[in-house]
Amino acid sequence: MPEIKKAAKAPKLADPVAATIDVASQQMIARAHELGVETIFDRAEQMKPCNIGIQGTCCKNCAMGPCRLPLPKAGIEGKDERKGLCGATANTIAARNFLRMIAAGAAAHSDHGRNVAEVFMSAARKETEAYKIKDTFKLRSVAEALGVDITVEVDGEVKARDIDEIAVETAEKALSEWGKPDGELIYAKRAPAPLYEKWKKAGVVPRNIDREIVESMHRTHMGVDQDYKNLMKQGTRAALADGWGGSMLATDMQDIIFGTPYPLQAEVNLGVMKADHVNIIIHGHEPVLSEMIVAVAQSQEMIDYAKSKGTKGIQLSGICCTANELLQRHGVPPAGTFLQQELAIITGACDAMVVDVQCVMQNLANVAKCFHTKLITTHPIAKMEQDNVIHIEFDEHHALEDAKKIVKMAIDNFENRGAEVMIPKQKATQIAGFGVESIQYHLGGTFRGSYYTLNDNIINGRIRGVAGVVGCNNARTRHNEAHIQVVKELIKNDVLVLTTGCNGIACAMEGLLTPEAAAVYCGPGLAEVCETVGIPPVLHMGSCVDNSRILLAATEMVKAGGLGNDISDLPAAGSAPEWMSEKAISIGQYFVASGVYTVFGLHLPVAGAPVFQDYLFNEFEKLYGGMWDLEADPIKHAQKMIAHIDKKRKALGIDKARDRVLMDMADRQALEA
Ligand code: SF4
Ligand code: MSK
Repeated sequence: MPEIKKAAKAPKLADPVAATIDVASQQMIARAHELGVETIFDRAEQMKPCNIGIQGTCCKNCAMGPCRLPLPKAGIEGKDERKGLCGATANTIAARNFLRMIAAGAAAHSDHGRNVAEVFMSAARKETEAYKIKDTFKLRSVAEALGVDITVEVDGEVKARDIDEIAVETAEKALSEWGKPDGELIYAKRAPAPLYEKWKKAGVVPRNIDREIVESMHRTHMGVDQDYKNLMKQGTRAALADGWGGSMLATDMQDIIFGTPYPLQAEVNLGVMKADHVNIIIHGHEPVLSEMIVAVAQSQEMIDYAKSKGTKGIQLSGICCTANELLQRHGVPPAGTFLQQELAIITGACDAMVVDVQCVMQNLANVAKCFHTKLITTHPIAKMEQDNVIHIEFDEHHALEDAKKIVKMAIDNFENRGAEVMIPKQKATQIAGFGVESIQYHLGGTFRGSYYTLNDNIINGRIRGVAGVVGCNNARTRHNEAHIQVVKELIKNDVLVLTTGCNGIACAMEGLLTPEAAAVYCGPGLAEVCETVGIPPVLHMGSCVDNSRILLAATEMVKAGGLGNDISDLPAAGSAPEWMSEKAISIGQYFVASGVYTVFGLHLPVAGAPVFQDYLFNEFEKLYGGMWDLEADPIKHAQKMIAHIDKKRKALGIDKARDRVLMDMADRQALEA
C-alpha cells in the first residue's frame, strides 16, 4: 500500500491587527503574508518562550546544567529547597542571570561609548578630515566635568585655554575611564551629593567601566559569588558604570563631534519612504558612520548621481536608535521602531539597509533575500552568516569614502526594484531633539539659568511630576500598545514625559511629540504649561545611551531647588513598558540605583526567585531610594507611577498645591518671563 503523506500543517501566521496598533505596520504584515515572507510577528505565534527561562531560574553557567528550577504551581510553602546540581539556590541563579543581563547591556552601551571616544580622539588630534569638534561650548562643559582645565594662567592673567589642547586632554581623560588602574568613575560626582554618598556607603561607586563588566562575568562564573545581595551590589556598580559612565560619555562625545541636539521638526513612520527616491535606511545604534552617510547623501554630487538614474533624489530614514541619533541632530525621519525593521524592507522600496550594532535582527537577511534590498553590515564586531549580506567595514580614517561607496551602491540598486512597491501612507509629524540644555532653555528661569520654572510648575501643581518612559518593542506583546497607553495615561494626569529609544519613535508615530498634542491628551495643568511654553507633553531626548540625559535632567531639577536634595526626593518615576533588550535591564538598574522608582512591563526574569524579587522590588529602596516594579497592564502600570509621584509630592509637602491649576494673567506672564 502506498504511503499516505500527511499534508504539512501551515505554520500559524500573526493576525496583523492583534500584532500591532500601527496601521502602517498592520498593512505591511498583511503584505508579508501575501508575498509569503515570514516576519518576527509570525515566529512569535509559532514559538513560545521557555517557561523556566522566563522566571529567571534556568542556569547554564557550567556543563553540569542546564539546571532548571521552576517555581512550583502552588508557590513555595515555607523553606525553598530548590537547588541546582552544585547547590545554587533559585536566588543565586536568578541574581546571576540578572547580573549577566546588566553586564551585557552595560557592555553594549559602553563599547559604543568607547568607539565614539576613539573617534573623538582622532578628531581632537586632527587625524581625520571627516570628524571635527563641532560644539566647543559642550566640549568645555564636558572638559570641566572630567576635571580638565579650560583656562590657563599667563603672566598672572587667567585666559581661555587653547581649544585643541582642551580637546586632546578631554579625549584622553574620557578614554581612560574605561580602564584606568585606580580611582573611581569621574562622572559619579555629577550625581547629587547625597546620592554619591549613598553609593559610597553601599560600596558601589564604579572603579572603571571595563572592570565592572569583567568582574560581573567573573562573579557569575560557576562557584564564585553565591549571595544574591552581593551579586546585586556588583549589578549596581556595573549599571552605574553604564548610566553615569559609558552611556553618559557616549552622549557627551557625540554631542561634541556631531553637535548638541536642539528641538527640530521631522516626520516618522514607514510613510516617510518615497517610491520615486532612492531609499536608504540606517539602523542600529552608533551614529559614527551614519553621520557620514547623511553628509554624503546630502551632497550635490550624490543627489545628481541619483537623479541621473531616473530617481527624484535620496530619502534617508532610520530604524531604532541610529534613527534617533540622526533625528535629533539632522531631522532625518525614523521609518519605525525595532519591530518595524523587517517591514521596511517588505515595502519593496528599500534600496539599502545599512546596519551597525545592536537590535539588528538576523532575519533581515532572509527578508532582504526576497527583495532587491542590499543589506550592508558595517561594523567589525557585527556580521551576519547569510551569503546575501554585504560587509563594508567602516573605519573613521576613510569614513567619507566608505559612506560614498554605500550611498552609491544604494543608488545603483534602485533600478533592480521589483514592480510591486507598496509603501504605507501613514506618517506623523514630531518635534524631537530635547536635551538637558534645551529643556533648560524652554523650562528654565531666564535669569537663574536652571530648571527653576520646571520646578516651580511642579511645586504649584500644574505639572504633577516627571516620568522617563523608554525602551524597546517586544514581539510578545502588541506592538506599541503599552507604550502609547502608559504615556497617554501619564500626560492625562499632568505628568510630563521624557522619552528615548523606541518609546520615543512610538510616541512620535502616535502624534504625541507635538505641542498640539497637549490640548488633546493632557490634563489641564500640563496642557497649560505646554501651550504657554510651546513644547510637546512628551519630550524626545534621543537614543538609548541618551538615557544619561534623563539622569542629568533629574540632577538639574535637584539643583534648581524646592524638590528635595536627591533624585529619590523628586516626584518622578521610570518605565519601560515593552522592554526586550539586556540594555533595558542595565538602564532599569541604574535608574533604580539613582533613586528612581522604575516599572517594567511584560515580565521580569526574577519571578522564579521570590526572595530575590522582593529584594529588588522592596529592599532596594532602603539603599538607594529607588526600586524595581513590574506591571503588565499599561493603565495600572501608569497608575503605579502616578501613585509614587503623589507619594513623593506628599513627602515634599506639595500635595495640596495641585488645587491651583488655573493660570491667571500674572501667572502666565511669570511663566513667559
Ligand atoms: Fe547547575 Fe550549578 Fe552548573 Fe548552574 S553552576 S548549571 S546550577 S551545576
Ligand atoms: S533601539 S535597545 S529596541 S529601545 Fe535603542 Fe529600541 Fe530597545 Fe533597541
